Amino acid sequence: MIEESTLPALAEIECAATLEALEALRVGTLGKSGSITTLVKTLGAMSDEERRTKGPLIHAIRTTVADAITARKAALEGAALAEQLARDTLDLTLPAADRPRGSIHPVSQVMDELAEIFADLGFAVATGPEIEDDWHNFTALNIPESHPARAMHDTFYFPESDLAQGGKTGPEGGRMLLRTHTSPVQIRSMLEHGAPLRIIAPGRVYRSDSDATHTPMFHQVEGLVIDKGIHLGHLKWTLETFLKAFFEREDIVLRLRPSYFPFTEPSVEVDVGFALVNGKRVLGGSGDAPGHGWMELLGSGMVGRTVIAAGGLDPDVWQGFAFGVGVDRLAMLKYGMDDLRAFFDGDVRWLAHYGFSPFDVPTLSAGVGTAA
Ligand code: 2NL
Repeated sequence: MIEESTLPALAEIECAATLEALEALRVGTLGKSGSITTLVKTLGAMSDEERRTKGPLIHAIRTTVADAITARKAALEGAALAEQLARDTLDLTLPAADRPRGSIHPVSQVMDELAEIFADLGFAVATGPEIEDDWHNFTALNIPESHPARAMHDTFYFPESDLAQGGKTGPEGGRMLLRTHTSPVQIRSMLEHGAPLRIIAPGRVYRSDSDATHTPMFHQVEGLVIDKGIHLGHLKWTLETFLKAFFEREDIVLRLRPSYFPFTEPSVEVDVGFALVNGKRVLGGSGDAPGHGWMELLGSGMVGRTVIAAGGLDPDVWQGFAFGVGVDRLAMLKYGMDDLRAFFDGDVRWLAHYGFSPFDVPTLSAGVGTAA
């Protein structure tokens, strides 16, 4: 009985041609109603005597068949793998699939450059809310309610109805607005950290204005230094050092002109000399040279006494200078874009052209103080 049921199965297992055929044989022998399983089940009906003699034999048969199936399965799988390896070829010279890669927006790049340059000069980066209250954006900066500069700023105010609902009121009860400059960040920094203080405040600012050179949202960086004995010489040296590092040219020449801002006294407009090269303005050299001109670039001045006081400091003890400049404008001048609106279109072709590799930051050729 044993030979009849197992030997043919063993022979079949050993020459099974495919994994499917082998699986059919496994089901036929070791499966739920397979021949070997049936044989094992006969043990239950046997007398103790008979089981003692036949039991070991039946279990040996089951082990033999199970081992044969395992061995044959390994052999068939090995053969299949060997055949696949012989058939498949792997071309290691094929170029890898190109994965689209994003780029750093020129505004982000320039902000990083500014942070790096001013870090070398001991400035920290300060940030603050884009939704501001009237007091931090205007009043603290010596621009009271009736001041004409408020109209100049083309401010986006939140609706009066929001005031009535009690949800959009500043600490001083003023209207809420989208900040028109990053100056409120500096007021907040003075109030929070006191003096001495050296910060830049880069970020988004908002003015209701839109044409080829104005967008309702743009980027500004302001700088503020508060210390004892600060004077215009510090202002001029700082801006000159910054502009030389930013434009990566030692021949940047500044011209300071008297001006007016409500928050500084005296106020100084800073022009940079440029040359016309193939009809394009290239910064460098005195604007008074033949074929040259002056370009208005920054606004700055000594921080007004009332503004220092609004920052919680005693103007008899602390002096300071401040400046403001458009980041988008700096980016256009350094990297040669001519339409501001393209900055905010989100066109990936523009970004691929003007954007920066995330692996190239920082890209400045030299830090502050490095001789040309
Ligand atoms: C411009 C002019 C300027 C400031 C910004 C400032 C900030 C504080 C105190 C005093 Cl907290 N001043 N900022 C000063 C002068 C000019 O920006 O034309 N920006 C594009």
